[in-house]
Amino acid sequence: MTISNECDFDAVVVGAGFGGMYMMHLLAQRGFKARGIERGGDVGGTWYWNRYPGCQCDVESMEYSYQFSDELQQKWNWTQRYAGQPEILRYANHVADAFDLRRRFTFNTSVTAATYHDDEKVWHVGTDTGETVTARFLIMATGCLSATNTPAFAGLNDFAGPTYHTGAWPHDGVDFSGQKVAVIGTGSSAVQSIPLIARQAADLTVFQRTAAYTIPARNMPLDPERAAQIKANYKEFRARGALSPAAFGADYPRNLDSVLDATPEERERRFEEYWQHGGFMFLAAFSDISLNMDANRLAADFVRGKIRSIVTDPDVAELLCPDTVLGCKRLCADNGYYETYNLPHVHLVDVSSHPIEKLTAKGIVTNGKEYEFDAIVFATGFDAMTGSLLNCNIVGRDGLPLRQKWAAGPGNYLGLMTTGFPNMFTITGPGSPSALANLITGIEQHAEFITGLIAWADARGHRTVDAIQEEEDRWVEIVNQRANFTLYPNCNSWYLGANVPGKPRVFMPYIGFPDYSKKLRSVVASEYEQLMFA
Ligand code: N01
Repeated sequence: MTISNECDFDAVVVGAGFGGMYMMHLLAQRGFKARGIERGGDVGGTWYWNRYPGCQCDVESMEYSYQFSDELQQKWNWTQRYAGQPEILRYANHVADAFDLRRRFTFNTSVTAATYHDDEKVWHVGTDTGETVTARFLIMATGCLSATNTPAFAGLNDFAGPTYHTGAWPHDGVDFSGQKVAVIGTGSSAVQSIPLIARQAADLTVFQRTAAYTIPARNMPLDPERAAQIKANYKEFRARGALSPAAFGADYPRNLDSVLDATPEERERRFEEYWQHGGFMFLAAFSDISLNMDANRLAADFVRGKIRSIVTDPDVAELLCPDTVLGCKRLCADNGYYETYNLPHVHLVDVSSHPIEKLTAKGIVTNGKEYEFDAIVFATGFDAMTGSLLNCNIVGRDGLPLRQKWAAGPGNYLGLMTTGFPNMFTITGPGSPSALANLITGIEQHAEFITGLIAWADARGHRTVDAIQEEEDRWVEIVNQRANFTLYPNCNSWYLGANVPGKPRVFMPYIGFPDYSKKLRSVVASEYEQLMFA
C-alpha cells in the first residue's frame, strides 16, 4: 500500500464492535496505518453495552459468528443454540486477543466531530479527550442499534430512585431483590429481560404501548454432534446461509407455498411445527407471511391463539395480543415471556390509549393514576441506524453537516457511502441489509468491500472516492421499493425511524441479502464504475 503520509493515519475506524474489529484486522493485514476510537471501555460494541438480564442473540451461535478465519470458527466452541451476551462478549474478547486488535483502539473516547477538509482531502476527527487526528479514510463502524432512545417524558429527572436503560446496563449488574420495579416498553430487550427481572423483583409492572409478537426461542445447550457436523463443512454451511434472505437459517427449509393455499389442518400443522422449532424461522413457515395481509393475519391469529392458551387471565391475554402486522416491527424471541404474566406479582399496564403522562419522585403517572416504584427500567430502544452516526457531528465537503444532508432521510449509496462525504464509509449503514440480516455476515461483507475498494483506489493513485448523487437517489428508491413490496411499511417500526419523534419516515434496511450481495459483486466486477474517483 502507498497511501500518503500527509496525515496521521490512513484510516480512522470508529467503533470496536464486530464491525470495527474486523475492519481493523483487514486494514492491518494490508499494511494500512489505522487508528480505532471506541466510546466503551473495551471491545464488543452492542454486546459491551447491552448487559441486561436475559440478553441473548436471536440468530443461532453457529451462524452469528465470524467466518473469515477457519481456524477461529473451528477452535471456538459455542455452548448454547443462541448465545447469551456474556458468551458473545467473551468471543469478542477472544477475537481481539487472537488477532491482536485491542492495542489498535483507543477506548473510553467518543468522537465529537469529524470534518472533511477538501483542500487536504483529509478527515479531521476530534474526540472528547481534546485530541484531533487526521486520516484519509473515515470508517464508521458505530452499529445500527447503539444510540439509546429515552423518551422525553415530563419529569424524567424527577424520579428519586435509580433508572436503567437496557442498552446501557450497569456492568456489575442490578439486584432487584425485594423491589417494586417498572419496565417501560415491550420490544426485544423487554421481552428478553422481563422474565428474569420478574424472578428477582418483589413486584413488576410492565408499561405496554404496543403489544409484541414473540415466538419461543427454545434455547438449549448446543448439541456437540450438530456443531461438529457444521464444522466439518463450515464453508458450505456459510454459503447456504448467504443464500438465505436474511443470511441465516442455512439448514432450515424455506417453504415456497402460500398460507392461503393450505387447508386449515395443514396450516395449523405447519405453524405448530415452526412454533415448536422456535425463533425467527416462524416467518418462513409459508412464503407469503411477510408479503400478503391475509396470509399475515392467519399467522397472527395462530400466535394470538397461543397467547390466549398460555396467559391465564383473559383480560391480560387480550392486552398482550398484538393487533399489528406480524413481523412488521421486528419479531421477538423469548424464554418464557407470556408465561411471566401468570405470576401474581407481575402486572401489565396498557399505555396505548393513555400515554405515560409524567414521571414523579415516586413513580409513573398514566391515566390519572400514580404507580410507585423503587426502580424504573427503560426498554425503550434506540435511535436506530442513523443515531450513532449523527451523534458524531460529521461534516462533509463544502461544510455540509450529515445531519442536514439526512434531514429528509438517510441518502446512502449501497448503505456504504453518502455523496459529498468522500472517503467516508458506513459499515452496515442505512440502505444495506444491516439489521434485517445476520449482522456479522453483513459486517464481514462490508469490511471486505471497503478494504478492496481502498486498495484498488490506492493502487491507481486516486486520492478520493465518493458516491454519485444520481446513483444514491436511485438506490434509496430501490430500498424503498423493496420494502413496499412487503408488509414492513405498515407499522411504526424503528426500521422506518418511526419510534423517534420527529425522525424522517424512510425505510432504512435493504431487504434481501442475496440480491444485495449480487449488487456488490457487480460493482466490484465493473471496477467501481458507479463511484466517482479523484
Ligand atoms: O427496542 P424497541 P428494543 N411510551 O424499539 C416502547 C435489537 N435487539 O431495545 O412499540 C411507552 O424494539 C415501544 O413502544 P412502541 C433488535 O433488532 C436485538 O427492545 O413504539 N412506550 C417498544 O415497546 C430490536 O428490534 C436483540 O409503541 C414506549 C419499546 O419501548 C432492537 O434491538 C435483543 C415509548 C422499544 O422497543 C430494539 O429492541 C434485543 C413511550 N414514550 C434487542 N417509547 C438480539 O437478539 C418507546 N416505547 C440480538
